[in-house]
Amino acid sequence: MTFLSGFVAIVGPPNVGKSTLLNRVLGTKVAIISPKPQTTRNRIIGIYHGEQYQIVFMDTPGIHKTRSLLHKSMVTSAKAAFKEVDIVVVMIELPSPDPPEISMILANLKTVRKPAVLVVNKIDLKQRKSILPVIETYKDRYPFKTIIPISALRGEGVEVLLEELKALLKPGPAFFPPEMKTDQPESFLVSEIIREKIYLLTKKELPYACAVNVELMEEVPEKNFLRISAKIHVESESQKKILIGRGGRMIRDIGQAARLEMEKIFGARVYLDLLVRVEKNWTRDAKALRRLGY
Ligand SMILES: Nc1nc2c(ncn2[C@@H]2O[C@H](COP(=O)(O)OP(=O)(O)OP(=O)(O)O)[C@@H](O)[C@H]2O)c(=O)[nH]1
Ligand SMILES: [Mg+2]
Repeated sequence: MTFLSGFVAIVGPPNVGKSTLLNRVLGTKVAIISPKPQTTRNRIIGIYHGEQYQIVFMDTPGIHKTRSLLHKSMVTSAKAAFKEVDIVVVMIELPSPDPPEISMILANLKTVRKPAVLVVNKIDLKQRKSILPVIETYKDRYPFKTIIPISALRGEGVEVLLEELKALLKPGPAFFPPEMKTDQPESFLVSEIIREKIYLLTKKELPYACAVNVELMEEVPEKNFLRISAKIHVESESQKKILIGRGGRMIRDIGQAARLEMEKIFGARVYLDLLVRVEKNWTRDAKALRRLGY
């Protein structure tokens, strides 16, 4: 049997469940998730190892109208994914199946003319009968290979999606060894977990003003102990005050939630040190963005 492989981008508007799907497919967390839009900021690779095939998924930031330079960099990296992959998975969500961003997304798809699959996510939130009209509308908008309703949260339809993607793969090598699920360093996941807890615990604009940088990650093997220290960059003194919270409560809660998750992932005790630093208007400063990994 010939080995099959290919690169698949997961693209779509913000908050539709792209990262949830990637984690569900891999059975492990490589991308962070939150109920707030614009959670994912970088492209994230996740490798699925099938029987005689390999799919390299690329989770991307949600495509949206941009405000700051940070958003511009996010959308640029999402749009670049169209060109770099073999197959495009366009994801929308059943509760709002015709988002304003979709025309921009389909326009990008039309310029690359690649095989694409439309995934309608969050079918657990609406009645079954609302799926059919959505499929009907999208049929005429792009020659999708297939349209698949799923619930990334519950796992429904995910097997079907994998089978459909497998059918679109071409003969090719295994790009990554079998034990590898992502190409990101552990320090990236650590910084993302901290960012996720900020998204979950803080309000309004604050999560969007935060960037996390892991400065130290050190194992103390004889004690099965991991020492991590990270800096959270915010844009202003007032944001710093809110992030630290009264008596340091907010930053403690963020640190605690992040630490508990890291301990589960690494199977070791974690000592996590968080520092908040003001980096004036970093979301609008090209140099600062690069320094912070965007
Ligand atoms: N009910 C339901 N919720 C879902 C499903 N998939 C994802 N969600 C929720 O939708 C929200 C957004 O999920 P994400 O995976 O972060 O979405 P995303 O598309 O990666 O978002 P961005 O990175 O911001 O573009 C989270 O609260 C998820 O729990 C689903 O199948 N059903
Ligand atoms: Mg995401």
